[in-house]
Amino acid sequence: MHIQWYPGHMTKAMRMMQEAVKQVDCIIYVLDSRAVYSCINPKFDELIKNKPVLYIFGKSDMVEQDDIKKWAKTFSAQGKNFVIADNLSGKQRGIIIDKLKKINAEVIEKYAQKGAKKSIRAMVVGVPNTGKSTLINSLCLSKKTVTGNRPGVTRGKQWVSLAEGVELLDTPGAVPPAFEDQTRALHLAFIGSIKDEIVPYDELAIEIINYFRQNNTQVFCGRYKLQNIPEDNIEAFDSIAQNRGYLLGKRGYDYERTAKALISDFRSQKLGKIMLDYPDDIKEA
Ligand SMILES: Nc1nc2c(ncn2[C@@H]2O[C@H](COP(=O)(O)OP(=O)(O)OP(=O)(O)O)[C@@H](O)[C@H]2O)c(=O)[nH]1
Ligand SMILES: [Mg+2]
Repeated sequence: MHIQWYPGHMTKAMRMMQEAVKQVDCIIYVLDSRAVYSCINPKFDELIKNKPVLYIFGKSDMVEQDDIKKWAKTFSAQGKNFVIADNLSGKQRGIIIDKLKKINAEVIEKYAQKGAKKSIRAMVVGVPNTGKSTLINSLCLSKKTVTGNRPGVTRGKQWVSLAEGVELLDTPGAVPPAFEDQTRALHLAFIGSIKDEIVPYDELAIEIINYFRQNNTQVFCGRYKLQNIPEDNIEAFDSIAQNRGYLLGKRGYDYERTAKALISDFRSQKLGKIMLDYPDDIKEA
């Protein structure tokens, strides 16, 4: 399977961000804690290179805290600013606003010396479905942006103001124009950052089975009451379908339903709190 997805709206979105970045003081770069490395888009890195950046390890409630701390350690060692957050709860609101002020301290101070108060403008970027709009809503304490559990919900730019003198720009999610490293593309597909229609669900389900052959095998076997994961994918599908009762009468097993259940079980954490990328996976370009 080769994953390639770069629809026209992303080209447009990147162009819009290239313009908008000139008007902002800093960047909030939202990463999904389940696939931090895969969420790094080199196109964003080019875009943001002259601005202070605050990374958000979003959806941190979906991974084990000890796992995400490994990324925190790596980012700390690289001198990067970050907050481990779950965008939905908004518990880290205060910390995020404080960090935004910290990374912009120089410009705030410059204005203060002239007796003026500087409003901080931040552009929020990230691959699709990482929780950018959800984060903005939790920071502004109201549902000002539209959110949804599929990629491509935000299509235009939208400014939102916080009482604390912070303005946030919501942007559409974008992936790199091409994936040289297909493992990263696959991880984005696992977490729902690639449009489902792009990756055939049966192939994605097989990749999920392959993943669990190598990792967290016991949780997988526990969920589907298997002794082990059969080496043969058809046999694996049959066993899972049998266990879940996804049958088509005399016509055998319902593979479509089985594949969709595997994807949905992965995304809804019925197969555990899985972190797909580890700092050791990073390959230098
Ligand atoms: N568990 C959990 N779910 C989250 C979190 N943040 C966002 N979500 C969910 O993730 C889905 C995507 O959220 P959005 O805020 O629409 O994501 P986005 O990055 O704006 O997506 P695009 O606009 O499509 O690029 C929604 O179903 C949110 O409820 C989080 O921290 N934890
Ligand atoms: Mg959005």
